[in-house]
Amino acid sequence: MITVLLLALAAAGPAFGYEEGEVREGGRLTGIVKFIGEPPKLAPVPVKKNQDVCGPQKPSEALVLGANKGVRHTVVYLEGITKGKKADLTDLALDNSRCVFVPHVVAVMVEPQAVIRNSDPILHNTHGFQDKTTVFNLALPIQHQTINIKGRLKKPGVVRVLCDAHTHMWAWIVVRDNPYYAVTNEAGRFMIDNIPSGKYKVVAWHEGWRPTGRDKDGRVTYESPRGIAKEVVIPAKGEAAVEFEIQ
Ligand SMILES: [Cu+2]
Repeated sequence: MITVLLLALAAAGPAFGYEEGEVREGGRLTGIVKFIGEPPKLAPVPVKKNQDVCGPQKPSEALVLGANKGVRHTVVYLEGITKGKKADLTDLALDNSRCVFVPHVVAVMVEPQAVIRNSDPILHNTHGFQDKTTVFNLALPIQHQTINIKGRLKKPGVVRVLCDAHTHMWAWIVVRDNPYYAVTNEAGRFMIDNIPSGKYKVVAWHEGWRPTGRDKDGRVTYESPRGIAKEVVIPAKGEAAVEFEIQ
């Protein structure tokens, strides 16, 4: 009976008990996320409100490809690391800037000390959902206003972010329980450093880009996000490379 209870406790947590410390002879993971096949032409997203400030439409950011079809905005992360490098502190989670979220995809450590900002002279209302539950709902009526989201992102996972004022706006916050993550750049490349040597599962998360229609509010919708998992071996003081394909 006691054994069963202990096993149950061990399975339940401590879920996010990441321990920061010095990494001796850490290794590095680099790589690229590539789009396979003919790149789609995604329709621009119509702006329905504040067109005087925002313009009539915005390019869809559901799939952003760079040179050689590298896929931007993909979060690459390592799983199962409970001890390692210090987390990079993100001050700014998302900026409402020129009527889009910047960045479009961000990754943070759980319980970030970060703010949502409005850089525009119009009202934005930044609304985050995790597992369909609201984790923050922030009215930002004032230009240059910031609101801290400390304590709002309590568990790892994916937060879908919408603007309640503008149906053309969306973004993603990927919340991780360890600091071994990166978001791919314009060329689809990423680098994660200072990794304790060993074998890990590495996941590339992308929001999904195939259009599926409109929701009840008239927002353009796309297929569900997907994660592609691989195994990597990080050598001490060395480097491993990995390539992901999205199609
Ligand atoms: Cu908005």
